[in-house]
Parts: sequence; structure tokens; C-alpha cells
Amino acid sequence: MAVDATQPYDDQNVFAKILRGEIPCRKVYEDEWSLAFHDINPQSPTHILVIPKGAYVSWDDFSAKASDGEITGFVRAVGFVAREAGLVAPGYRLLANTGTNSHQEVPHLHVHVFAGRQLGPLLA
Ligand code: DGP
Repeated sequence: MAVDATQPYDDQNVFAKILRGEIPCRKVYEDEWSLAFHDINPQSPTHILVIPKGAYVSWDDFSAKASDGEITGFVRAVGFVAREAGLVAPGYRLLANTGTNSHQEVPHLHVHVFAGRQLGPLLA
């Protein structure tokens, strides 16, 4: 079910459980601010999710409430993950679904990193 991006943070969401180590993930990268892991249902040969460690429902919540350190750390982590995976030269796409119309399903901010094939038009 799609997420209402204005809802309060639900600490029982699946990415909160991954952050607490209650359910496993295939980890790609972790630092003070961020965790990156492979999507369970990949839509491209490389499909990584990068999430902030803080409790933010969506891009809206994060951009409004996160500290400058969290925002800088998270943005740098997304770039680092893509660079370390060798995705810069072939190219990659970032996507952060926010709210009902975008089809956001997990109510913890996540940036999708899609790569490994020629991607289609932006709004498929
Ligand atoms: P979105 O529609 O933008 O909210 O994308 C949610 C993504 O999260 C979707 O591509 C599948 C992925 N996902 C959902 N549950 C899990 C999980 O338990 N583990 C992992 N690794 N990914 C998950």
C-alpha cells in the first residue's frame, strides 16, 4: 500500500527493522549517517537502496527536518556507493519516491540507485 508522506514515522517499518538488525539485508555500505543494501526485488541488474539512519518518512520529512550533517552525510553516501560500485561511467539513476502518487511503499526515506542496463524513459 502506498505511503502517505505526511504520516508520523512508524518505527515498525521494514527499513527501521533492517537498521536495528532485526531482519537481514545484503549490505553494500554503512557509515555514521547512512546504510546501503541491495533491493529485495531488483528492477535493474544493480538496484541498491540508500537510507539515512535517522527516522524520516520521506524526502520531504528529511529535507525539512534533518540536520546539515545528516543531509551532507547522506548525499555523500549516495554518491560514494555509486562511485564505489563503478556506476559513474556507464551511468545510473537515482529515485526517491515520496507519497501516494509516487507509489512509495516503505515509510522510511530511501534513494533507489538503478544501474547495469540501458534505462527507459524517466516516467515509465
Ligand atoms: P518504494 O516503492 O520506493 O517504497 O520502494 C520500496 C523498495 O523496497 C522496493 O523496491 C522493494 C524494497 N524492499 C521492500 N522490503 C524490503 C526488504 O525487506 N529488504 C530489502 N532489501 N528491500 C526491500
